[in-house]
This record gives sequence, structure tokens and C-alpha cells, in this order.
Amino acid sequence: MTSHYDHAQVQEFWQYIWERDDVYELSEAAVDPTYVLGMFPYTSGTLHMGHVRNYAITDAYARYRRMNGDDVLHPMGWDAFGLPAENAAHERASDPESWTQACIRRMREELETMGFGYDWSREITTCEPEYYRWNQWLFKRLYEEGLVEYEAASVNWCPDCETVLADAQVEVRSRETDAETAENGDHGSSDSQTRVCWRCETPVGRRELDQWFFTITDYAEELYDGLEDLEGWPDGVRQIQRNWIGRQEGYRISFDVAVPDGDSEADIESVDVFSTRPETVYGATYLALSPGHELARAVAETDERVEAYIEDAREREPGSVGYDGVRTELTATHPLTGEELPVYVAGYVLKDVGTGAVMGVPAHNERDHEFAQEHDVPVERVIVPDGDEGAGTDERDSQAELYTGSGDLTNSGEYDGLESAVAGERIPSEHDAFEADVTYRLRDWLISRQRYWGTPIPVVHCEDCGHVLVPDDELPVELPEFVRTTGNPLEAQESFVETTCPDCGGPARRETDTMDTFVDSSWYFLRFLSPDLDDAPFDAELADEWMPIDVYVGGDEHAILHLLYIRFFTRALADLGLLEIREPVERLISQGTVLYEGEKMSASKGNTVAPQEYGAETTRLFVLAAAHPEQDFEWTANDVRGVYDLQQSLYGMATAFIDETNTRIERAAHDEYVDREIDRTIAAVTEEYERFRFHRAVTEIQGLAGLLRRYRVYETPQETVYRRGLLTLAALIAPMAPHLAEELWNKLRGDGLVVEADWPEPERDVSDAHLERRLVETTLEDVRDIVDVAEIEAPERIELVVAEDWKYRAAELVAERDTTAHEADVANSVLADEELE
Ligand code: ANZ
Ligand code: ZN
Repeated sequence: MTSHYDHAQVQEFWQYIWERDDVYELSEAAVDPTYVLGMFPYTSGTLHMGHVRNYAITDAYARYRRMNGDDVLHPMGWDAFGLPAENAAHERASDPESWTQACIRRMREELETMGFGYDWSREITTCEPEYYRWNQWLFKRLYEEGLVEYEAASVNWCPDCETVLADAQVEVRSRETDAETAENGDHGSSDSQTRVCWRCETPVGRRELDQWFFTITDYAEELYDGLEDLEGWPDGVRQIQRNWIGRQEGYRISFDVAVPDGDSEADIESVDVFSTRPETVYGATYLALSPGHELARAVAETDERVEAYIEDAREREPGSVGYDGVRTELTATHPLTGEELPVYVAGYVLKDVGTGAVMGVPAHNERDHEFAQEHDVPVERVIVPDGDEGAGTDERDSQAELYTGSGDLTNSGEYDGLESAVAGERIPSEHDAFEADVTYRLRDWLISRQRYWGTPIPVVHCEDCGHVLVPDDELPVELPEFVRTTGNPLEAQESFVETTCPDCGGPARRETDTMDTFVDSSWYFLRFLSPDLDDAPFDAELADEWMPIDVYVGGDEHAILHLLYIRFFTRALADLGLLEIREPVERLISQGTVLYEGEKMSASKGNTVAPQEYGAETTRLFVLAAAHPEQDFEWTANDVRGVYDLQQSLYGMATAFIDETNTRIERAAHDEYVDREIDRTIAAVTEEYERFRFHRAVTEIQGLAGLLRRYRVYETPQETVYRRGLLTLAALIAPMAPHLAEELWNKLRGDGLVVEADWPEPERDVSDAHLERRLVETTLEDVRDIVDVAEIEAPERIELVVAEDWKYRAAELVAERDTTAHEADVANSVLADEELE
């Protein structure tokens, strides 16, 4: 039988047909819109297995929905700005634009080779002016909405990339990954670890620069609360986002602070601290301000020691500051005891957390305890573990131990003896100095990058007018040609930098920062709806129709930033009146990792398998068959072989079927059984597609293929049943192995495309068939048992079914391995058992 499946030829042929017939192009008027999207790739130069997995998932689902009659939007584009292109350009004496375009050509070709069904008429590329002009336009709208700030800020600085990094682009080494860091709710403030650049792993330093920010913190509460309703998102991702946003309930406590004012009376200012442990208030022995705190800065103007400390702290990363600090001339009054407390400026107090000031409670807060040891501040115990007698001591002891647990209050005036949990509610309710408050750890989004290959920020700086936005009709501010220099190539080009002020016409300097590329990806999904629109970033009516994205698939490295930014943008756009929805993604699939010998398959580890190595279709089918999309799985040549064999076997059956069937009208019991199994498989596979359990769909398909094969080998199959079985298999596998499916469809029917076919439906009610099936499966753990216990009793209702299936399996076992004569006899006797029919 010469039915070898020449996959390369088959793939090429059907890809040609699909393209010729524009089968993936979406018609304008969509009735049942379904938006299926994979996170678009960064243009790194070549597809890796993670991409293939990602896009195999979206493609399978998109095809499945299309066969169910939906209008499916399944587009593809390129996340094309970013440092690597610039670095590559430096290394190769080329420029970022040509390097990027070359990458795109190669990657597009690779995607096409894989046979993914994209509507290429909607392709977008973020580095093209037609795209990034809308980044600039959106920047302006956000600015007008009050969501953009320009601030001097101490920023993370990578000396190697010569650029500023967002906090989240700084990785903490050696043990924590980005995701783990967020899981701990830790924003990189731990002391002992080094903080390195996410791209080049160079240790990160600090610099003070004027920077552009999106004030994502305005949405902290909403972004946090909204997670509750995202039922289509994996719990893990939601939790990571929760930790990243870092909601904390507590109290603002206000302290009066005396600020010496030359020789006259001291000024009294009120300083708020934020605390999650109000019951420890009697243990506050000092106040500490962050170096960026307004009052600290004011003090620095007249106090050189404070000024020097702030200057010094600014140069360093927050995590490396340790517990140093400087005592100021200020004194604070304890709001409950009236006691005078020293006021420090201390680097361990973070500017953007809470109020940027803390009450120091060294006995019960670890960081405060460290600080107190170093600065010889008294430690006052105000909570003792339940039943502990140590309560009596009221002398202050700077060596007192740290206790962070709950217990009974002591040294706390009228509240002595109260349980800490009770006191935590009573004290704030009885004193005006306390006000319930919620804070978030989330920081504003620093979008400035001192780099060439990104969207120019549409601002000019005028000596008279300050910073002025470039008028809409002058957008896009286009990138000038690339020049090779150290630092920011934009700064080096006078023709770019020197301009006139749109307001006063005087000389002005163009902003040379470009935008974080995460801005590009924060709204690209909207651009796909109307990629050529030239008077708005997207068509609002289409957005109403298509958004939210029904299914969004991508790697978990985007669990924090990208997914937070698209949620932020969607809300901001809604508040601008440009969108109706507030959440961009209904169902999120965070795909697992492809492993090879236990490690993540990646170019840097040198353990990659090129997607084309086994043939495109085998690869895509395997990544779907191997595991649930959200699970990691191991790439093994053996398992790949399994899906390869499945394709061969289906192809073989389709090729050979005609001369081996009969057309008798009357159906034997086994015909009925097979027919019923076809229906059952349809129902089961449908269910698996609905739940993105492609691996189980493959198992079902394999099961039916096996049954049909046995049916053919051990019976003379009835043509209508057998053909229906094969056509059903072609349709069921089409979303995952579309080339093979077309080939089968064509062989069996001779016309039409399976990609345009209807999804199969069961012909009979099979709602209880799975029960029978399961019974068969659980009873028949091993075919040999079946053979041995051929006289097994089965509930009468399913006896026939069981018998049929056993028969085939038993015979198959005999055929497939070297059997003993005895086994063969038993098997044959089962086969020959006419009574069972
Ligand atoms: C007094 C206190 C007593 C606190 C105590 C804790 C325990 P965690 O503890 O991580 O959940 N805090 C507030 N603002 C801060 C800032 N800007 N920089 C550094 N630390 C700050 O975070 C809550 C606690 O972090 C707050 O509660 C405050 O210390 C500290 F036995 O107040 B606590
Ligand atoms: Zn001006």
C-alpha cells in the first residue's frame, strides 16, 4: 500500500489553496464575532517552540469556532520596537529598521510554513509610523485626561543598555524570578540580593532624571477589585496581579512635628504615617521620613547633613540602602502619649509606599528593629505573647527582642491587657489621629526610555512655555535616521532635537525620550479591528462589536506587566469615551512551558528543536496533544512519534478505504456500535475543544481512529459507517492538523474545504454513551484480562457494546505483539464468538 503521507507536499499544497481562496479573511459584517488572539511576538528573528505552542492553541480554537459558524477574528502582527533591534544594529553595522524588517520577513515565513490561519490583511507592525503615531495620539489624550506626569525621579539605570528601567524590568538575583518576586508581593526591596537588568543582567544603578509617567496608580483600586470578576482568568495570574498591586488596609496616623524655624517659634506641621498595625502605636519610639518625602527635602535646604544623606541615598537603589539614616532637628509628638519622638530621614522608608513616612515600632516591626539597633533608638515592647508574664517591664531596652506576632497589649495605657486584634480596632476608633486608609504598592508607570528604537514622545521643551505637546496634525513625530553613537542616538541629532515651539514659535528642543515598548502592546488588539484607519487609533463601533477579546493566549512572563497595562489602558480609554468596556480579556490562557530534558527549551540553553524539524503539522499537533495548554510538558521524540503515527494511520485509512467496504443495507451490531462511537466521539471532542483540552481531544480522536482501524481489519466495514467515521475524524482533527484534514476531506469527498465545513454533530442522543464507555475502560484495564475473563458478566444493557470493543482490542493485542499460542487461541475464540453478535 503506497499511502505514505508526504507532509511537506500536502502542507504546501493546502496552504496555497487557503491563500488562493482567502479563507481566513474576515468579512466586514460579522454576525457572531469571536476574537481569538495570541500575544503578538517580539521580532527577535526566529520562531521558537513557545511561539508555536501559543499560536497552535489560538489557531486550533479559532478554527474550531469558525467551523461552528462564528465570525472569527484571528490576526497577527509584530511587536517591533525595542532594545535588541538597536543592539543588533550596533553589532552588525546595520540599522534597527532593516534588522527588524528582516526579522519580520523570516518570522512571517515561519508562521506561514506552520499553516496558521491568520487574516494577514490585518497585519500590524508597531515600529511603523502609521502605528506609532497613535501611541503619540493616545499619549496626548492620556495627558489631557490627567494621566501623564513629568517628574524628576530617581530611576533604575542600566549602565550597559544606557537606559532607564521600570522597577519590574529589574530582576532580583540570585534566586527569585519575576513571577516569584510578585508572588511574594516583593517589589525588589530586599537587601542582600543584587538587582540586575532584565535584558542584559548587568547590575542596576540609580540616576535622577526628568521622566514621563503614566499614573496607573489612579486605577490601583479598580485594577485590584476588577480581578475578582475575571472568572475566565487563571487564579495564579489573578493572584500575581493582586500581589503586584499590593493592596494593604491600615490607618493613617497623624503626628504633629515641630520644625525649628531659625530663632522664632518652631512651626508645627502634621505628618501622616501609614500603618497596618495601629495597636502597636504605644510602641512608636521614632518617626522616619523617606529621603523623597516633602518635609525631608524641605529640611535638607537648611540642614547640610540631611542634604548630604538625601543626595547619597538617591544615588543608590532602595534595596541597597540598608538601615542607615540621619537624625533631624525635628521632633514629633506622639498623638496618644504626648511624648516627644526623634525624627529621622531613612532610606528604608520608601517614598511611594503609604505616605512615605512611618512610625518606628522597633519592638514589633522587623525593619524598624534593625534600624533601632543601628541608631540606638529605644525599643518599647507593647505586645506580649498570650500568657507571657514579661508584661511588667516598662523600662526601654534597645536590645529588646523583636516580636511580630499577636498577643496582649502592655505599656499601652488604658488598653493594657487587651488582645491585639481587639485593640487594633478600638484604638483607631477612639482617637482622631487615626483614619482608616488603604494603600497600594503599585507605582506609576515610568514610560521614558533614553533610546532610539521606540515611539518618540510627542513633546517639545520651550524655555518660555515649558513642555508643549506636539499638535495632532503634526503627528507622527517620526524617528530620524539611525546614527551609531553611545547613549541615545536621538540626542545626537540636532536636526531632530532643534525645533520651534508650537505655542510661541520660539526655539525649542524636542523631547528625546522614547516610549517603553509596553505602550505599543497596551492597545494593539484594538488596532487589529481597523488596521488602516487613519483618523483614529481604532474604530469605536467595531470595538463595541468585537471587544472584549474572547480568548487571549500567551506566556506567563506577561502575567504582571503586559496584562496589567492592557487592563489599565482599557479603563483609561473607557474614561476617555473611546471604549465601552473596562476589561479587555474575557478568557485568558497562560500557556505552560515547553521543556527539554527538564529545562525550558530556549535558544540561550541551546536545547531548542526547530519547529520545522518534524514537519509543521506534527509539531503543532504534538504541542497540543502533549498537555493541557496551561501545563508544562516535556518534548520527547517518542511522544512526537505518536502524533506522527496518528497522521500516517488516518491518511492510510482514507487512502485505502474504498475497496474494503461493503454497501449492504442491513447493519450488523458492530456497525451500530461503531456508528454510535462516532457520535460519542463527536460529543466528547466538542466538549474538549470548548474547554481548551486539546490533548484530550487528540486522545478521543486516537480512540476513534483505533476503533475504525480495528473495524476495518476484523470486519468488512459498512461503507456509510466507515466513511462517516473517517470524515468525522477529518473534521474533528481539522482545527489542530488542518493540512492533513484537508487531504483526508479531499480524498473522501473530492470537493470542498474542511476549513469551511460545518462542525460535525452527533446523529443520535449520546448523553449516556460516555457511561458505557467509561465502564468499558475501567473494566478492561488490560486486554489480556479481557481475554482471560472472556466470560465476564456485564450489565445486560451494555453487554454487546463491551463485547464488540473487547473483541477488537483482544485481536489487536494478538496482532501487535508476539503472542503465545494460548493467547492467540483465546483471542480467536473471542473473535469467533458469533453469539455475541
Ligand atoms: C507600624 C508597624 C508596627 C508596622 C508593626 C508594622 C508592624 P507590611 O508590614 O510589609 O505589610 N510602612 C508603611 N509605609 C512604609 C514606607 N513608605 N516604607 C517602608 N515601610 C513602610 O507593610 C506595612 C507596614 O510597612 C506598615 O505598618 C509600616 O510599618 C510599614 F509592629 O506601621 B507598620
Ligand atoms: Zn514656547
